[in-house]
Amino acid sequence: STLEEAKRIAAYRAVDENLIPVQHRLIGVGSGSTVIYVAERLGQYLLDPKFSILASQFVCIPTGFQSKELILTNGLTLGSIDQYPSIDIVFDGADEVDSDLQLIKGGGGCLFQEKLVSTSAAKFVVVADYRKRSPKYLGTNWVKGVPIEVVPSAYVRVLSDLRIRLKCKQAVLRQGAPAKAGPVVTDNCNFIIDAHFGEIEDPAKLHAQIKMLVGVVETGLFINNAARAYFGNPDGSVDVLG
Ligand code: DER
Repeated sequence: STLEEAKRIAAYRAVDENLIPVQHRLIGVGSGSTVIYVAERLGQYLLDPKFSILASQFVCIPTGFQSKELILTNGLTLGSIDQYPSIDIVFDGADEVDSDLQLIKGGGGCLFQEKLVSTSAAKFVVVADYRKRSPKYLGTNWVKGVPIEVVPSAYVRVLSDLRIRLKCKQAVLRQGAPAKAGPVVTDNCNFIIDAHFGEIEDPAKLHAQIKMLVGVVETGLFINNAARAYFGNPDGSVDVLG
């Protein structure tokens, strides 16, 4: 489909332009459907005689269960973030990207390990399709709210604090239905709350306010973290931000 093709060209371009020239070794692999093509491209370098020596040096760090599977099914070497606390580069998707390269992430429920890895990398490159670029503020195109990872025992308290203290319009515990009755449980055994704030004019301030709430593990607002973003377009072109 045009959408899948847009994801693929953005991912391939991001890997080709940011990985090979500088011979990075420790590579974070994000979560979601676009980063599938990043892992696919990395796997192609393994099979290419020109690059197989270099690519055999790659150690790929996952951002969750799905990410780990991507690394293994593409024949890449798996490492862990505790073995490699500082990595060279990470490729990950996003749910929305504003013009300052601030992000909403967490649509896939993997935001904690994604942020742990993205803030441990010297360079964070976003790969996305054209739907993810916001014209102005975060919260414009992505209307499913800011994903927040919370400790299960605190989810009622966090819902209340979001509504009362942060004047959140609507905050809901993310449900697993129809795949699973009851709430989504993350790879870290936590819950996700999606909090709707409408257009977010100051994402750094909102992130800090949410992060302070008791029971919050991490927010899906990635502030001053991404260095570059690649957006695949329906016509096969790729826009680059940053
Ligand atoms: O949860 C995330 O932040 C993931 O990166 C994900 O939302 C990316 O979305 P995609 O499936 O459109 O790549």
